[in-house]
Amino acid sequence: MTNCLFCKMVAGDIKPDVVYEDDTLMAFRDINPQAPVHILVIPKRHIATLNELDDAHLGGQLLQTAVKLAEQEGIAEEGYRTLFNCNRNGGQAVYHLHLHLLGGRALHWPPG
Ligand code: D5M
Repeated sequence: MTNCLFCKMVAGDIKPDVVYEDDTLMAFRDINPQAPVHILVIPKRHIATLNELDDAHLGGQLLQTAVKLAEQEGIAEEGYRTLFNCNRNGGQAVYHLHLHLLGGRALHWPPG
């Protein structure tokens, strides 16, 4: 998608701080981190929201990559959070599917 921020990252037009990449996925540090570790894991293919995710294998890949990154970042044992914001009430700002991986501090619950 030409007008999508994360598609521009996949295309190499915008260069985020990439921590992982393969043929299907890309993961990079959030520009506005809400915790000491805040990474976004995205599919390279444009999928606007979680509602449009029709590929269970891809969903699994996103989650497994988050777990691997949590281990790599040294937050797996203490704990972390993964989440998808979906649409307006979910607080989604960028309409290209992304999994947030947050950790490195005690996270509050419930969220605001
Ligand atoms: O989260 C969208 C997230 O995308 C938000 O946490 C900021 C992040 N973001 C926005 N622009 C960039 C760039 N250029 N690099 C890295 N991270 C970025 P949402 O779930 O849609 O609210």
